[in-house]
Amino acid sequence: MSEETKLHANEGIKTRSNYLRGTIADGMSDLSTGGLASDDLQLIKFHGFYQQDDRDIRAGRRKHKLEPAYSFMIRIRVPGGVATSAQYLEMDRLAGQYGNGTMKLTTRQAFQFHGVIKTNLKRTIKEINDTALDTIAACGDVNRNVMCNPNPYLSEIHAEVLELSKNINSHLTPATRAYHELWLNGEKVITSEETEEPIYGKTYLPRKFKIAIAVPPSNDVDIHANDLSFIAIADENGKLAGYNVSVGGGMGSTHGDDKTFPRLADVIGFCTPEQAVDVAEKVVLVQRDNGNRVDRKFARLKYTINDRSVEWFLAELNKYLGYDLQPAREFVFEDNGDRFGWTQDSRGMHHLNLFIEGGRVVDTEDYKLRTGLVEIAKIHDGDFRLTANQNIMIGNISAEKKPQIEAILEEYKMSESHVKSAMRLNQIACVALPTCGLALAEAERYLPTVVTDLEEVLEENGLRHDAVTIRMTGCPNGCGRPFLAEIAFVGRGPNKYNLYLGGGHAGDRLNKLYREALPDSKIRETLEPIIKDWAQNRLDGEHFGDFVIRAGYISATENGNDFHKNQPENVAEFA
Ligand code: SRM
Ligand code: SF4
Repeated sequence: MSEETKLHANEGIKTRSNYLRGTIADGMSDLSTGGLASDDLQLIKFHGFYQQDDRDIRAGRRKHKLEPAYSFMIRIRVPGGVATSAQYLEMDRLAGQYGNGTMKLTTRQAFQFHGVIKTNLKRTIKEINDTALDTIAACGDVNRNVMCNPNPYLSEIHAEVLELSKNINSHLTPATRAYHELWLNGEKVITSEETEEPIYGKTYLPRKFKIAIAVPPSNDVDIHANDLSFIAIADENGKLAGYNVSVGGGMGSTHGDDKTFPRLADVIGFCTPEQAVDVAEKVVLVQRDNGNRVDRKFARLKYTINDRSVEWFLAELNKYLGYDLQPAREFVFEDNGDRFGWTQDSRGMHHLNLFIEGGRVVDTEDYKLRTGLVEIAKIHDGDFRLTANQNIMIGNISAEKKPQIEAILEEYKMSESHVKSAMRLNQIACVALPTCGLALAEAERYLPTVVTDLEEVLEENGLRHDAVTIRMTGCPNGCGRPFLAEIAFVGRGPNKYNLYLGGGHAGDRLNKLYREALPDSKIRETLEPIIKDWAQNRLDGEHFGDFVIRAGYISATENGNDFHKNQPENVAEFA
């Protein structure tokens, strides 16, 4: 077998695609189907959208021999999660006009529309670009939306980390003209590999690549789930000294395949603010040249590093850089949640972090969240900041504007949005059913019910205000970063979840499987005695994730390789 034939099929698709063009243009003009050709389905991800079908009605359409109800999910990149009010209003309009009338605020500070049909795709992408946001590289084997902390305690650092996230974002955006040609009526120009993709080359990266910037003590961007992170380090005057660099984090795994695992990132050194973009580029290049292009299951940077070693990676990176990273500096993370409610920064500006359950912006009968946010955007001259926990912050509100915004919050019953149990405020649920083609079970539509059940237990035990991170995903790909939560449910099949316990409260320790394929009807009775025990026997301030380890319910996961080891003996009780 030649080297070429051993490569994963997607490598061939990328190579033949002429820098992400493929036959997308032809497919778009074929109105005999609502979908696109199968090779192009891999390429459209680089343009920021996925073909999906409504799984709630899939079986019915199959029975009537109808094509699946194809539509497209579009992901909009928002570097650092910061959008202007004008951009927010446009996102809302487009979600209503071309999407299903809701927006999903994602775990990577992006907007997502669901339900856009093929004939509306081009105009939707064009109109997104008219707002100075875009969709290119929102998905695909390239660097994705760069995250950063939306509301650091050291507020003057925010401008700098936001700037860095924008700079890295644009530096690592694919250079191909295909996006402009296909969606923005760009003219075809003859180009060479050097001008088409100077960083990526024609086969791009082996797999997706993710970057985040954290500002301690908050780890809200969950650096341990990212391929590369920059951890802002302040000097003794609170000014930015530079960044610790961490690499090799990731969540995705496959049920029943112990060779796959989530992995915590390793902190490998420190760089100056001026070096950060160069470091990002060179980390990407080391992965481009060494990542696994044969088996996509093992193609993320976490496996490249795990298969060789952290020391190997650092030495290689230093070679690509032409200088050495400095030794890492001290830092402490306290939590990975959001700071809800009003905060005021050192310049006197106000910020309001609102809780958005499941990240879904929607109007319901008794809660007109979507309309309320639009009314705020109409008068707000600051910004809207999406958080990595699927919430939204109304940022940079002046003292003069605050009363007007408070009046709108009152009118739309939003002022109390974050007056909830600390568990509810620390939840994340991925999209899952009905749109995600990979979901094995519900997540966004079901986690609120589980939390309501557990809130009763917390209330009875005086724990309403004790934060516990709780996350649910419809499958082990890990889009809600479940393996970093103190309690996590990962879809195993309809109404069945693997239950994981013992993640670090700051997202700094992986959890471990406690019960396999637990029926949803058993969730409360499984967790209730453990929560009671925590209430009665915890040490002062001890977090749930630490307690379950000390009390012997689960052993600690020290690194990705022991994620599958030392599970409780009765882990498979329900499997
Ligand atoms: Fe994800 C695939 C949704 C964050 C790991 N993810 C998908 C797809 C596109 C399903 C598919 O491939 O057909 C989901 C679309 C569902 C839908 O209907 O919208 C999807 N992922 C999401 C979002 C929207 C979840 C959410 O509810 O917020 C998040 C969008 C982020 C963004 O704006 O870019 C999202 N996905 C994540 C994260 C969390 C993060 O990055 O912080 C992870 C885990 C971190 C990581 O990458 O290791 C994640 N998604 C995956 C994976 C597994 C990757 C792996 O290395 O194994 C897949 C499947 C794949 O790539 O093959 C996946
Ligand atoms: Fe879909 Fe699985 Fe990601 Fe949830 S975790 S959005 S079910 S791929």
